[in-house]
Formats: sequence, structure tokens, C-alpha cells
Amino acid sequence: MEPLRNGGQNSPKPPDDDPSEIFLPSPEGKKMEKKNLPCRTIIVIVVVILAAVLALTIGLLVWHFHLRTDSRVKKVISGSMTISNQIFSDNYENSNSEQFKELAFRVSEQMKVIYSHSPVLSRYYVKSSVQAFSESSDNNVIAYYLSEFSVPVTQSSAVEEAINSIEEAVGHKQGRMRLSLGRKPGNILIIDNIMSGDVDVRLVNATLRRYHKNAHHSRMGEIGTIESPGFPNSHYPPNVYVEWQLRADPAHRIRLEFTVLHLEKDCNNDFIKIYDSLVPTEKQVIAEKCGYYTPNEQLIYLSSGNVMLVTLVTNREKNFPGFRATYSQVPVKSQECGGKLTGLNGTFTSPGFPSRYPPQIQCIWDIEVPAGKHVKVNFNKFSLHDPKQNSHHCTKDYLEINNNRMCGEKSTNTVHSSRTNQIMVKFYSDMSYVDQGFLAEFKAFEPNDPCPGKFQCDNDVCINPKLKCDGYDDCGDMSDEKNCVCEAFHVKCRNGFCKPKFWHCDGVNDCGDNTDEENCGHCKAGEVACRNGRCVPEYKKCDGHNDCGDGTDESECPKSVVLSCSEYTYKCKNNMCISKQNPQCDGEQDCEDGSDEADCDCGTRPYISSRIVGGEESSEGEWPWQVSLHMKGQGHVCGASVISNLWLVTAAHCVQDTEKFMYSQPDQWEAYLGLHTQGKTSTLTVQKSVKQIISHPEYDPKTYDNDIALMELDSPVNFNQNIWPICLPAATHEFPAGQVVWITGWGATREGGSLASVLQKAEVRIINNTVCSQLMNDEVTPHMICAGVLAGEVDACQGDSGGPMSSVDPNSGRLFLAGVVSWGDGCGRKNRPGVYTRVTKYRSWIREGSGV
Ligand code: 4AZ
Repeated sequence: MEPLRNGGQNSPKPPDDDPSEIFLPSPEGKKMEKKNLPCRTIIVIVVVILAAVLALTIGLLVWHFHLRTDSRVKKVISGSMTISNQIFSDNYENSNSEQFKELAFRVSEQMKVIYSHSPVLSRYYVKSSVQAFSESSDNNVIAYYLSEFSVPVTQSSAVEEAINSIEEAVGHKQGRMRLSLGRKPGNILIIDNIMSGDVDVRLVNATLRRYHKNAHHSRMGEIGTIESPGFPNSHYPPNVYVEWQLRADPAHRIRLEFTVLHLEKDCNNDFIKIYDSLVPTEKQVIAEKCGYYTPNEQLIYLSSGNVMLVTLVTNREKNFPGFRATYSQVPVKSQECGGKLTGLNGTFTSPGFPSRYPPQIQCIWDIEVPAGKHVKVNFNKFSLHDPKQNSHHCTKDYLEINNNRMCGEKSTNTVHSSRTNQIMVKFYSDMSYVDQGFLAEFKAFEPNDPCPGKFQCDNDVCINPKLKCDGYDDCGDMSDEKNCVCEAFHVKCRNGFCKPKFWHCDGVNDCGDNTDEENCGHCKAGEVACRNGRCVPEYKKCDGHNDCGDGTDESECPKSVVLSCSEYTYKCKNNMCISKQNPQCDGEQDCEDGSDEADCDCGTRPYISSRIVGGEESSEGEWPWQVSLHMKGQGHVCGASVISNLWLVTAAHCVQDTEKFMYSQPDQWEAYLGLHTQGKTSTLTVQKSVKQIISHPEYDPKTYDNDIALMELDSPVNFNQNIWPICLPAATHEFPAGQVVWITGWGATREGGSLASVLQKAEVRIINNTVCSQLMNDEVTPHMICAGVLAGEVDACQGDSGGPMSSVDPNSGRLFLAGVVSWGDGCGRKNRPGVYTRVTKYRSWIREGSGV
């Protein structure tokens, strides 16, 4: 076969008879020329126009009252069929070749005949057109087509049924369908298989989109590249529909790997869709993507056969950088799966892992360990998510083990055991939507000792026996926390669990039976506990009256009331105080002067729809206020947060001189904004010198009280998708115990360990100050706020200091700077939460120092 030159078929304009116009009309309209007209002509024209308007109005009324029920919609079906009496030739890949046009014509005629057999379809049929041909495994031709119908709204489902019955007739009932066109025997096309389905309505509705079509044939050992128009020099254009037809040799799959993918966040606007076909058949969508993905999220897709279609649809607004992907062909054999596995242990994965598995796969592993032993299978990774199925009814993609079906996402330690020396594992993927799949390990064990030296959980996971009854769910099913004798630092739950005192009265039911949330206040059932200690009846909540006296009963209501100012009220710029809790930047004007909604260009991530101990790598641009502070000659030392284009907030202990280093001197520092990986700057990273450092005058190096400092950059930074300020909370902003917050940084990944190179993130929860102080030898002052995590081992550590503790406001979704990483007793130790500077205490100090 002749290889097509890369881009040889990149035709920006569709061919004259390009069928894609079925759902993508040409945008060009003809313009009328203006001429000077005499007065009489103008009068005639005006009269004619008036008459036309009258006629049109009457027509519309008639249509509205009598004919509306007959209004029609355009329905586009896409499909493929195997023509088993045509031998494939390379010319069929070129839509401009005579051979393509001739066979395309015959197929279109054939479609007409096929639809004529159905009374419903023949009535509403408009036209069909062939989009592409590919080579089947036995060297025949597969034709890909679009068919358009104009269907009365009421007949839509009848058309769908008729389409499905054609597929069945060809596929199952009649076996081969022979349809003769004309009398010449050569004109008979024998169709083996028809597969058809709806086209995404967003394509059918795509009015006036510009259409581009590209076709590539991948060759063995070659890697080709496809990218969105304009990439990487400019953002993709608005209102386009672009498709890339990718073909491989028979018995090969297409492997598509995205190296960059950066689209608008909302898939309703701009999106990429990948199909396991050369036409956009909904039944064969492999994936739909939008938003931003980092290069370390391996986005690799495999087709089931030797074709794949990639489509890009953009709308009018907000255009983003786009995508770049490589394609290549891989032999089907290289993803062979299933078979007999023997021995004492071994591993097996879904085909292609860690790439997404291909559609239409079935594998069966028959595992057998030596006689007398039993066998278990542990899934270290399990992602079989399909947007069209919930994880309880695994009818699409699934894994079956000992007749147990699993799908969706499972935690890393999912174990299945067999009571014999054999186990059967079946993996099935259907025609659409794929995921990363699974990585599994099988192991033989002695029937009387399934977890040698370890504790066996009810779900068959084996854990270190020291983790039993430690207050944390180490098994994943809580079985290590049952029937325990609680220790002094535990809350004893009625149901037998022991929970760290951390979580007492934090508003979260950690026991499961609410024991840890009882006796927290003194109010009776049906009463609201006011922050000032009073109790008021529940029905008085949000009644517009300040029944508590401190506004608590009016603080979580859609409407705010004006109160006398106190530590519980929000002060507007005009000095009026309102009851609403955290009204800042929540999208609703609560202050009369609108000051609660002023200066709200903060706390959002400009581009992102999808160190720290026990954390995970963050995505690029996920924490655009995070700064890395480098000391000249030392590299990263501390974190900081962007609060404006000129000012950063960090910890005072980061900027104290030591015997060796002058940390208080601005010229010793370099601030890296928009950094993701240490030592790897990008076009979105900005390095700034520091002009001024203002350390809190009452910072106490012994107690770490008032551990906060401001840093002024030597010049304003331009914000970009990786550099954006975080919102500063008002002095009265509440961060209640139990609330989830995020800590980020390049600090040590374990106590005494080395720094992280990629920015880490971890989710922790705010801990009540009284409880925290008890746990931390009474060293927690009201200027501090603590956070930790139930599962333990998640914490900030050395090198994270000065960095942000970011809190998502549940109403607005904006992120607020709740804390600055300050100190702790080691890192990630149980019952030793991290301690942070409580930023609300410094709101006016920050304003006085920086003007922010
Ligand atoms: C530090 O040395 C440090 N576990 C910061 C935070 C914590 C411990 C140490 C909290 O910068």
C-alpha cells in the first residue's frame, strides 16, 4: 500500500460533494450590492415588503395553530458497513480519488434502497453520504456513512426503532444482505454488517461551524502528530468542527496519546471526542474531553480496530490553547490478554495498562496456585468508570471475579480470595467509553494463615497489627477499629469505635453513631446554639430578628440583617455591620454599599472545569497563589501566597536571620510565581526580586505566636493561568472545625525527608482550637488554627512553612487564605496536627502594611 503523506489529505475545505454538510452547513452567505433607486421604485418596494410581512404573519399564525405538531427536526445517523465483495485499495482512503467517488456513490444508492424497505424511514429520508472507507481484517472494505432524515418530532422514536431493526436484519436475522443495484452483476454490494447510531446533537445543531477534515494513515514504526488549529502559537479558532481520521494497517490498533490538552472547562462549549470508528457514532465514543490535563496524567487511548476518529468542536466564546497528540499503530497481538496463570504469585493488567484499555475487549484469566494453597487477588489500581453506568449495575465495562462483578473506581487495597487453589477473572469492555483499567496481583496463601504476621481485615486486606484500634480506618472497611479498648486520647464511641479526640465536637460524625458530636453544647433538641452561649428556638432562625443577640440565628440565611457590630458580624466599608456569615465575594450583595462584593478577583483558578506528608501531586495551575521562596544559593526554603500583583504573605519564621543567613534581607530572596516543578520554569513562571519584607512586629520566635510576614515584590506581576491571588478572609470569616481545607507546598515528603520537586497538595480538616491545644501541650494561641486528617500521616512539613492553607468557600467556590503553614511536632505524627497562623486575626495588619 502507498502511504499517504502526513497532512496530504488535510483539506481545509470539504470536497464539493462533501457529505459533512449534512450537519455542518457552509457559513458563507452572499452579500447584496446597494444601488441608488428612484422614489417610485422605493414606494413599490415598501408596499411589496408590507404585503410580504402581512402574508408571513398570517402564515406563521396558521402554522402555529394548525401545523406545529408536524414540525420537523433534522436527525443524522452515522454508521459503518462491511462490504464483503469489494477488495480494499489504497485509493479508497483518498476522498478525491475516482475510485472513492464511484464506490461512495454506489453505497449511497444502496442506503437509499435499504431505507426504502422501511415505510417510516423512506418517508423521512433525505440523503446519505460516505465519509470514509477503511480496510477490514480480511482485506474487504468498510464504508462509513452519514444519513440525514427530516423527522416530525412525534416520529423520532419510530425512526430510531426502524434504524435498529435494519441493523438487526443485516446483522443477525438474514445473515448476509444482498442488494442488487441495476442489472449489472458487478453492481451488487454484499453487506455483512451494519452498525449505526445517533450523532451527538451538538454536531447536528452546529450552525455555521467551519469544518476541517484531516486524514492520516499510521505506518509501523512511525509516530505522527495531530494538533488543534493554530497550536501552539495561538488559541484554537471559534465555531469550528475539526476531525482527524486515523487509520492503521489491518490487525493493528491506533494508539493516541495526548501530550497537551487544554480546552475550556465546560464540555458543553468546547470539547474533543474520540470515536472507535471513522464517523461520529455515539455508540462508539471512546472518550469525551475538555478542560485542562497535565502531562503526567497519561491520556492514552487505543482503538478496538484499525481506525479512530478524533473530533474537536468549539463554540463562539472563550478559546483556549487546544491540544497536541501523537498517533501510532500497535499490533493487536501486543494487547493480548487472559490465559492461564500459575505459580505462587504474579501480576496481570487490563490490556494496554496504564493506557486506557481498548473498547470491545474480553479477557479471561484462569489462575491456579499449587494444590493445598488458596489464592487471593489484590487490585493495586482499579478504574473501570463509564459515564453511562453506575457502579452498582455493571452492565457495560466490568471485571468479574468468582462471579462477583465490579466496575467504577475501587480503593487501592481491594482483595478477593478464593477458598480453593483456583480463581477465575473475566474482564469485559463494551463498545463505548473506556478507562484506565486495573493492575492486579495474585498470591497463594496457606488456608489457615491468610495474613502471616499481619491482622486480617474483614475485607481480606492484611494490615500491620499495630494499626488495629488506633482510631483510623486502615482496613478500608473499619474492621480494624471494631471491639477496641479506647485510650486516654480517644473518644469512646457507643458502637465500639475509638476515635481521636481531635474530632470531638467538630461537626462531623466520625463515630458513625454521633457519639463524638454529643454534649458539645448545652442547647436542647430543636434549639439553635448561639455563639454567645445562648439557645434560641430553631423556628426563630432566619426570621429577620436578631434573637441570639449576636446574630448567630441570622448568620446562615439568604438575607442579611443589619446589627450592631461585634466579633460575629461582617463590617461593610460604610461601617455598617451585617449578620451574614462569610458574605465576602459570595456573588450576592449583602452590604448596602456593595463592599462585600468589591475586590473579588481572587481565589479562583483561571483555567482549571479536573511538601506535604501524605499528599499527592497537584495539577499545574491548581494553586496559582502558591509561591516558592528561594534564598540565593540555597534554593527553595519557604512557601508564600500571592494576595495582589505586588504582595505576598508568608511566615515570619521564614524571614528571621540566623547565624549563617540573613533571611530578613529582601535582596537575599527570589520569589517564583506560577511554578509547578522545582527547577523547571515555564512561560507561565515569573521570577521576582523582593523589595521589602514586613515581619509581624510581635512575632515570638519561642512560641511562634504572630508567625506572619508580608513581602513586597520589586515590580507588579502580570497574572496568568498559573499566577492568581487568593482571597483574604475578613476578620470575622469563620473556618469551622471539621471544614476541609487544602495545604500545598514543596516541603519534605516525610519527617526528616527531602523536598518534593512537584508541588504537592493534601486535604486536611480544621480542628477545634481547644482540642488542638490539649493535643499540643497548650501551645496553641488564639492567633493559630490547627488542621489534620483522620486517616493520619497527612501534614505540612519542613519547607512548606509560609505557604497557604486554602479553604474553599462552600457558597462561592472561591478559595480563601485560612492559614499560613507555621509549626508542628514533627510531621504526620498521630494526634499531632499541623499548626497554622490564623489569617483572620491579621486582616487589618495586612491592609495597613500592604494596602491589600
Ligand atoms: C517546618 O519545619 C514545619 N507538621 C512546618 C510544618 C510542620 C512541621 C514543621 C507541621 O517548617
